[in-house]
Amino acid sequence: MASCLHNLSDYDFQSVPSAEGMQFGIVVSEWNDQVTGALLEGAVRTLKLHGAREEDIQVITVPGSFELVYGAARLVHRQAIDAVIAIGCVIRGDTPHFDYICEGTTQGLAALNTEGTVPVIYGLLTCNTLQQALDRCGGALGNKGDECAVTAIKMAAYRRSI
Ligand code: DLZ
Repeated sequence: MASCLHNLSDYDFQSVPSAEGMQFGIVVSEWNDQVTGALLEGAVRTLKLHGAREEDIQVITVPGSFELVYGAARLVHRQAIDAVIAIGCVIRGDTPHFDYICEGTTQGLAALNTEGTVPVIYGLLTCNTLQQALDRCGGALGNKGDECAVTAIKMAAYRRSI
């Protein structure tokens, strides 16, 4: 589980199905956009690396991570989407606000998966410091956007297979 033991951009390329013809939705939060922008870049780059076309990747923006649930819900119900990636970054502050946002967002995204319509991939960084976030959006520990893209392709292929 500890991501300090695992580079988020390391994966077995051959184990990833082709993303050619697949359609993806990405909802990305504006809060901490230095981080979420880099996560988005990683996700799009990796989807394309595996064959997804630029025009088959629909990106929408929401103000904060808490709104990712609404954005993801909208994408889930768009026609022809094979998988949705939710990208956000919450950084702990002085109050318990962090816990409420993380919990609400996580529960909301999990509930969408329980619905079983389209898989929703969890690209929410929940960090104690900005440095931890920077390490995970293309820094020392790779880019969680890459990991989300690989997971989205695998889940989209799985969904098509059942
Ligand atoms: C309010 C807030 C705070 C304090 N911190 C973050 C954060 O670190 N990351 C993030 O994505 N959003 C944050 N927000 C905004 C909330 O997610 C949400 O947009 C507002 O509470 C309005 O619903």
